[in-house]
Amino acid sequence: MDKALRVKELHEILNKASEAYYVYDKPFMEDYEYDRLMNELIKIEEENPELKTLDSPTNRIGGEVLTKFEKVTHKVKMASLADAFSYDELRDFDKRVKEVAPNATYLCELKIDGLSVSLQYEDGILVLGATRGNGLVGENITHNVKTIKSVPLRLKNGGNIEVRGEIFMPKKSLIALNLEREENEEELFANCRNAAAGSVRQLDSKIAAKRNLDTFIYYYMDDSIKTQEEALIKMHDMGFKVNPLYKHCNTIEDVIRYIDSMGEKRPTLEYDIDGIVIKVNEIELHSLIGETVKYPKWAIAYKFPPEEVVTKLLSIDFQVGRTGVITPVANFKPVFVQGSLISKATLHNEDYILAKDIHINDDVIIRKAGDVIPEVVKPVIENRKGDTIPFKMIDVCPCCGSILERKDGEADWYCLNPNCSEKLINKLIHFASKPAYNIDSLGDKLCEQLFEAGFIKNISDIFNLKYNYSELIKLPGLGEKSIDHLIDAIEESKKNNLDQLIFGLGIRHCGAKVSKLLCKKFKNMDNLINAKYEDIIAIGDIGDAIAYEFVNYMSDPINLMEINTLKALGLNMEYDMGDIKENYFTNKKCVLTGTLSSMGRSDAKKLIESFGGNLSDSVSKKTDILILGENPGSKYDKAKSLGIYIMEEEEFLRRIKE
Ligand code: 0OW
Repeated sequence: MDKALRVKELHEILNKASEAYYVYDKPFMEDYEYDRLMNELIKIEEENPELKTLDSPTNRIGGEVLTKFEKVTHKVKMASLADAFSYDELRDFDKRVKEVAPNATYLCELKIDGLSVSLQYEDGILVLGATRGNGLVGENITHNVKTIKSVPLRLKNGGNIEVRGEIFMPKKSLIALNLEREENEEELFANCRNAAAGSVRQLDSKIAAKRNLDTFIYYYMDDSIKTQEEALIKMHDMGFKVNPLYKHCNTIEDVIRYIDSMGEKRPTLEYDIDGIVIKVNEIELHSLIGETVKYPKWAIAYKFPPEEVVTKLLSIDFQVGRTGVITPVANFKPVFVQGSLISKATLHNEDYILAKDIHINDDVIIRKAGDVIPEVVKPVIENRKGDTIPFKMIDVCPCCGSILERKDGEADWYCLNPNCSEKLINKLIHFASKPAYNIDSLGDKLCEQLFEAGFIKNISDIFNLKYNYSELIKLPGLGEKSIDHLIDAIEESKKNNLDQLIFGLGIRHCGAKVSKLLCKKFKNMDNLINAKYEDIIAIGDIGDAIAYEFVNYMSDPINLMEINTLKALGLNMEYDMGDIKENYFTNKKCVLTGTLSSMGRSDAKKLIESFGGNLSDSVSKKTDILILGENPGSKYDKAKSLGIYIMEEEEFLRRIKE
């Protein structure tokens, strides 16, 4: 048969089969048959490359590898949604809508917890997939979007259109992916959303193709469409995957009843939702109701309270942190909470456990606070059958046996033994970690292995590894290539900016942000070593606890010796201010109150920091400028009482442009 004709035939069959299975969930072809036809098409394309087209089903397998992501400017801004956390907030939303559009009705959709995507088609062919980004500019992820089987590569009826929706990872796929990552000693994804975002950000589409990503499309506009419900039906008919659990509601009370029913259904869904999106159904009312700088006023997202589940607390372990702090960790029967399989959670400290009266063998309520960190809310006391064991804090270090100490007025117990191996290992892990000195390939496991084998004990030993090459090669699991790569990475890391070294040293209370502030102020290691308490405390956002710890650390001869060794080993000891542009805001401590009409808080923060200033949350006598937005809060009064300069938004924008 004519190859071109066969290719056309295979496209038809494979696209139909893919749509039936992944979009309409009504498969008609066995997997082996689909794979056989796909392999036939792959073979023809390999033998006749001119027959491979943009919309070929072989795109599903991936293969394109980018070197970077191109930026894409959206023709129409990809809006985000205002949040409502209670039913009364929904009633307020309804009142605001009805003031302008008394006949409005609502269309409710599940709020899929993934990441937004824009899909553009020309003559029915998928030509662009882009992330939302900041709403105006996103990233071109077309090569990965083509591997998502529910995304049509070609529309049955052609057309130049754009649709928008959510890319998500089904719960089952997250479990499988994390199991595989655990075996490869890779970092696990905390939830479905992170996993989806991490997958579409792969430069190699072969990786994305294996991640079982999926979509629900929810936005399409053309003049013929009068309601959001019609839009969903039309998108479904065009071959897009539309979530079927939407509902048209005439009143806000109907909406609330729908939300209650979906809240019940939520744990049984195969994908994560973090709320319900409520939109005015009548499209022509949208422009009437209008929008703010950031959100449409004709839609709102109701966010579910954190999902709580019950499981059994099996045991409590104790971890020794790099500062020696002892952290109790609960181990419980694995349980699914909002998209993640969870089997442990921190119990913070002894007081936390005693205050909640948590026993071993208790049934405990677990939830994900802030949607990511697992939290033990409380024990289910009424389920106790006399077989629970009250908690008792350990009094010696689980690693080195030293007597634990607790400072007056502090909640934490500490191991103060400077040679406690658990502490030393965690110090090394922290130093090499991404946010700190970011030494590629020196992960947790390798740090432990090198420590146990006696190659490294202190930070400076890392930079002497290259002299132990012949010994390193004998370590199990470390081939010549990986050792070469490790040593190159270590050498490369010496160029890191000074703030990464300060953060990597693991000085108590000195996180990444504080380290940056200190380096901005003191510029190099010598100045930092000689910094006085009062000079440090004068920096905005640095309190006395940090200043005390920093000065204390720099006056310890052992620490100074280590720093001098690092200096001798050639680590960069200067702070590169980067491309901070000097201007009115340089070194100014600013506070913002109210909302700016021209930008959000985070954009204002980024702008001020790009000029070497900082934007903090609280007004104090160290504040230089109070930037005044709409509906200012109490910070305005406090700033006036302290005689702090009040800057209107108009002047702020002018200064930024200067
Ligand atoms: N996550 C969702 C969802 C949805 C858009 C279009 C008009 C305003 C927002 O399921 N079902 N419908 C919309 O409607 N947005 C959604 O997600 C938004 C996109 C950006 C931030 C939210 O995740």
